[in-house]
Amino acid sequence: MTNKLTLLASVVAASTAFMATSASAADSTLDKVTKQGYLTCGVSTGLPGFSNPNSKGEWEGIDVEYCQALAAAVLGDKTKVKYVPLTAKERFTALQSGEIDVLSRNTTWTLHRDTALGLNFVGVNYYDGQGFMVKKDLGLKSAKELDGASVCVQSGTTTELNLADYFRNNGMSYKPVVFDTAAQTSKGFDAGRCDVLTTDQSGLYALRLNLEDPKSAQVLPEIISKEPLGPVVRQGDDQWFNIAKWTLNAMINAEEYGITSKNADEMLKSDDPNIKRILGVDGPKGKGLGIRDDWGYQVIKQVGNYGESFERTVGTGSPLEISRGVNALWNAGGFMYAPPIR
Ligand SMILES: N[C@@H](CCC(=O)N[C@@H](CS)C(=O)NCC(=O)O)C(=O)O
Repeated sequence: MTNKLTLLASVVAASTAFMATSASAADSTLDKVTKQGYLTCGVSTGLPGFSNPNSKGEWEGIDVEYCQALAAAVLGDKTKVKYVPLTAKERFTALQSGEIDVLSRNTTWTLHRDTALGLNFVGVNYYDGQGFMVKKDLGLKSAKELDGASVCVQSGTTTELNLADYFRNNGMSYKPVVFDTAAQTSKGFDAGRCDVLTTDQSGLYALRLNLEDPKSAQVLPEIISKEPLGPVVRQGDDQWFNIAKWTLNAMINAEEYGITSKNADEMLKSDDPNIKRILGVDGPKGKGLGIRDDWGYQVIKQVGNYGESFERTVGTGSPLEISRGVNALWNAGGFMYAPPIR
């Protein structure tokens, strides 16, 4: 009986996955978005700096700005975005089923997600790594001192998996205290449900802001994983995948060539062939992507280049005050490198 049930469950799961793939191959996301006049962007339920509603209920953050850039590229209007808040557990199903057109929600690029889940990672908009936060009064200096600790962690994340690996590799035990949202996880930590909270390091800085007394918590020095975060689309729609990829590439290239939201109009008159191509004055323009010729100009004029977006949302111009670090451009000591627009 159990075997039959398991078999049935896997047949249902396999056919659902098949239906999701074949449906998306048939309908072009670009057509759908153009007809609707807006795109649907999956975000988190609230994580400062990445995707978070402000006091007016407007979504803000580096992942939100990516969706605005995609809307500017495709529709010429960065405001044409419908945001769908998703927990970590809900996010991939929402994308597979077509409920959202793009997932832009501090999501780590992994082999499993990029293949078995039927998804395509667009690129990396934030290089992160997992860390630990503890109450200062515990007097800890290193994560290696955490043997036997209770750990607040969010379900459906790479965080949960890395946590298990790290403690096992270091011969330590721990007690997981699992929550479904970032708000619940940080509240659990605040209320003393656990000794330590673990998530992507950027998330630690974000969640620390929401603690009753942010100064009572400290981030430990260890980074235990690689968490390349980026937007995700469905497999089976190469055109949409390309548009999503080149929107991010345009933002990174614009920073490299000094094009900003403020000087974009002036830059239209530049003699530099690189700048001309990024802004669609010259070069392949929108032809290969199947969108407007001025898509790059719209992205940069309306949203800005990668550096502007970073500073405003998670960087020194934001409450998180994260330095560029490895997220600096390749020619400034970081990893951010976009293929050329030509
Ligand atoms: N990058 C990791 C973790 C992503 C994640 O969901 N982190 C939590 C903790 S910071 C979060 O963003 N929560 C926001 C929410 O629940 O909506 C992953 O892709 O699995």
